[in-house]
Amino acid sequence: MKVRGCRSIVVGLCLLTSSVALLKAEIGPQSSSPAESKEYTRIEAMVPMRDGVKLHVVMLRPAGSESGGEPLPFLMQRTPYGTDGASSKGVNMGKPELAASGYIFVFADIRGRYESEGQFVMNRPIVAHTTKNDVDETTDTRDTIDWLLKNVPNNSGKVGVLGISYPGFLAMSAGIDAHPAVKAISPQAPMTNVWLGDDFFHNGAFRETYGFDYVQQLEAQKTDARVESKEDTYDFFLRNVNFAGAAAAAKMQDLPTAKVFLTQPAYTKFWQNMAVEKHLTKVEVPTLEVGGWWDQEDMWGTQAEYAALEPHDKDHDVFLVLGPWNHGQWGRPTHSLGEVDFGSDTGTLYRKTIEAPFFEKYLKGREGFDLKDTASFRTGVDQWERYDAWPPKAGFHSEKLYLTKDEGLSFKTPVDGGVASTYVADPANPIPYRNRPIQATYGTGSKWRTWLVEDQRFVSGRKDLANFSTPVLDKDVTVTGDVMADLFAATTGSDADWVVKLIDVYPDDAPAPMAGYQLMIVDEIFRGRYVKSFEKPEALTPGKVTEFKWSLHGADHTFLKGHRIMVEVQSSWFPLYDRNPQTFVPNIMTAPADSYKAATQTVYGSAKYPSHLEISVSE
Ligand code: PG9
Repeated sequence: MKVRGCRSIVVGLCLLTSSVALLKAEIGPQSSSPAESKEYTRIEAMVPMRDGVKLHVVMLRPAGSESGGEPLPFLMQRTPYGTDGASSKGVNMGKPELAASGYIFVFADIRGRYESEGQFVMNRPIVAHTTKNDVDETTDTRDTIDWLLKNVPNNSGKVGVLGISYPGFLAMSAGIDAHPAVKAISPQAPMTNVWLGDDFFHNGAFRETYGFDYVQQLEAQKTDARVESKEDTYDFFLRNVNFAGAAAAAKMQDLPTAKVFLTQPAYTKFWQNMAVEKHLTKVEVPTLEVGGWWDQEDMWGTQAEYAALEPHDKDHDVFLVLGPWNHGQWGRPTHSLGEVDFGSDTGTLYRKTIEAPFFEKYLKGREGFDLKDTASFRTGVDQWERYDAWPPKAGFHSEKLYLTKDEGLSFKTPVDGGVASTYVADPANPIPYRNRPIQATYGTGSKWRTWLVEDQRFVSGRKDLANFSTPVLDKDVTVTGDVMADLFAATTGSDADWVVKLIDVYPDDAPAPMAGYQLMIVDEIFRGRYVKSFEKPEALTPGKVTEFKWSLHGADHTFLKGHRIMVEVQSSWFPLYDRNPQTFVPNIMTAPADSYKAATQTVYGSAKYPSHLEISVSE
């Protein structure tokens, strides 16, 4: 299954085929040649941490700046993905505005990865620092900064930290118990909670393909090894029944995180200790958070980090940017995602007007950063909006969009009704989450990065799901803020997954390729066994109507006049999410083949059981 992938930041080669590549590409050539290019000198060092472990850093600074001219601030990115390829060309093309201004760029291999010593720990939890050897990413960041300030000539004593995804999580760590020299951080698509909503589980549903691929990529060796699959992964995971079977087939069951997947599928202390939200209890440094509406990996992280920090933001130092992007797409010029064109280069605009001025302000004291709080790209009408907070309150009110009988969708409270829809979900024939064949996550030809914008017509005609739709809209409807699903449903089984997708249905006469297109705006899964507690799963009572409520995440989208709003409910999203056997078993990772049973799922839409979406709409 596995082939060795690229080892360094040789962007433009195989790394551009993975999302990890995007992270590396952040410091590599992505945009066209900048008008003004500065020559950067490359320096490498091994930096001692408090416990004696040495971490590898690569620095790039404007040629000649070590011995003269204005002292420069550091701009650091820590990463598990390697630093070898950091180059003068890379910073000039990857971050043209920042490179032209002049920073001492620092790229650091984290503990146990690539050229750094020590032991790698996936999403290393923040620990209490009671002895000299208590280390985590916050201490490694502080120790690195201490060393940089003392050993790198002609620095200004100020440090900014940024990164996307895993490096975004590391940038977030730089703002916790921050070194006094840290003056600005930009955690972009960081994961904050890999069990509740980021990479590995969503509301308890296991992200089987992602966990399978990523853990092998990172934990099987010190450098990245890309996982490939010759077989459609839909067939591979179905054939192997459960994650234990798939892990055994790949001989990965003893990798540290795979072991935890296999033995601790619930929200145990292990996962709770990894969550970052509880450490975000004060704003220590100005923070710019960035995320995409269609982030296929860490959709939860950006919005959760902002939500945790915002109540403590007395000095207005926390900023949020949400745009029409997948995981990290803003790091390069970008007009579109999959088939969906947003009409302008939103990535470059963001980097020029927000990211670069943010660091210029906080690291160099320059004018030009004018974001008050939130910049949000409103899809549908394709325009940037600015708000005083996210979600914005003024100009919006909450509404309920009810799932009604005969598969209708309405803003009117149901007065009667009963069953809104019913379908049979069969784990022997799970619903694919994207068009087949489904390649390995970052494998050759993979459509992983665009699956969230795939036209849902490839599944919406299936009998094993329910569609609810408004009539054609006679005016625009703008939905801005968090969308909550509140589902009253029953199953004939004793466990069930519920997936709810809010979809914009384009008119049949829309210009190609959008004619009749079904574009997911927000979506999320909930694993039924966790309805009472994420820590202690319980069987569902067959036939009992149960209320399931969960967030589908934020949106800022206008459903245009002439479109329809659709809500799709289904009970599998395979193989991104492992199959729910629909019979309660203590551990789904090892569920026996005969526990996988078809079940009839009933979605209610009555006055007593009013299934609906909670949304915030513009006035
Ligand atoms: N989404 C990746 C990741 C981050 C953290 C944990 C696991 C995976 C990443 O792109 O870095």
